[in-house]
Amino acid sequence: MAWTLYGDWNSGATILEILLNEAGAPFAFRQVAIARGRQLADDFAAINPMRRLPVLVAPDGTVVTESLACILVLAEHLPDARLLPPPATRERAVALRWMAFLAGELYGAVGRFDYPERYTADPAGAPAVREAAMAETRRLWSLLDGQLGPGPYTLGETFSALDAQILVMSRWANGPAEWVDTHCPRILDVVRATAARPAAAALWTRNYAPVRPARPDEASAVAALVETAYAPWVPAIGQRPGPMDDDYARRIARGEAFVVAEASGALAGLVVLEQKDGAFWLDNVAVAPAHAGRGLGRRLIRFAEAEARRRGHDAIRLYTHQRMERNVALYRDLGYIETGRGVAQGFARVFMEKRLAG
Ligand SMILES: N[C@@H](CCC(=O)N[C@@H](CS)C(=O)NCC(=O)O)C(=O)O
Repeated sequence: MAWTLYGDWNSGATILEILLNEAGAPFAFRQVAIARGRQLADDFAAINPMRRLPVLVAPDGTVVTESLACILVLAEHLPDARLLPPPATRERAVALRWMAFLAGELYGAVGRFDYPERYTADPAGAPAVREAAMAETRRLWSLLDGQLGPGPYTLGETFSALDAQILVMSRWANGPAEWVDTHCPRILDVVRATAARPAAAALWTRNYAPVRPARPDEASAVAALVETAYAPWVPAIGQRPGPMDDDYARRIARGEAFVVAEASGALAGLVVLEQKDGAFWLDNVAVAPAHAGRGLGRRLIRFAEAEARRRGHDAIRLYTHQRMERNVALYRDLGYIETGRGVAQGFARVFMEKRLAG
């Protein structure tokens, strides 16, 4: 029997994914989509009455909640992975101290930032709760940064579960990552060293690697990524989807192609954005098969929406093929409304739009 992990992409469960990978322990990941409030549903409350992630189920069926408990249980069950220093050592005490600090103090501030309305009886007070939570996360990261000895890991030369916790928690929006990276040099060392570990590399790429403009020398890599990402659709729609025959050198030259790359440089994802007829279009999202189904596509779509807002648009448009029903369902789920259907340039298209809040 393997481990089961209930979580969402870029949630506290990501810490446990890294640790399970470190140990080479097989596990089943069950996504509980926070964006859709799935953690609040009654069927999930039957698993964790706190209605929060992560939840770890041990091979013997024992249910563990609370991220710190999950980390400790993994460290005990998977001793060969040396996720923590040996018991009764100075290093172990240091690791436990800061792991409890992050799971208690920092996670608490994250909850107040993400859900300020839960922490005030006055609805008008929510923004102030949020602002105070942001200030508190920054104070906590600075404090921890000032306490760490020489790196690259938190405990020096040796990786520990604390590093995985720091990597993941320092990337959360209320960190925010950019603030931590510019104010907390030791935290940044830990993040860099941990992200480079094979156990974390793919998760790093999917959840956190920057979305950046594609470079001119990446045109053929972009075309190859699109080819592999869209190939499974060819039999379903009976023709090559439009993006498979786009001119990516031209897209890149026009600044319309953005990518996420692995540390090796291999492309993991692509989003093509276009301003035309006074509107902002999400032209194409492609994810490499090795990274598919783990939240990268949604992250690229969120990037497109943020980019539309940044460029002063209050809506974003797209079209997809009518037979790409899974994509239509995904866009609906993300708040896109169907605005029409029709045949254009030989493709049976569904047109969709999402209004963007200011
Ligand atoms: N004390 C808990 C906090 C868990 C927590 O807040 N998890 C977040 C995800 S990273 C969550 O489930 N948020 C959704 C919610 O609170 O509704 C732990 O350490 O595991």
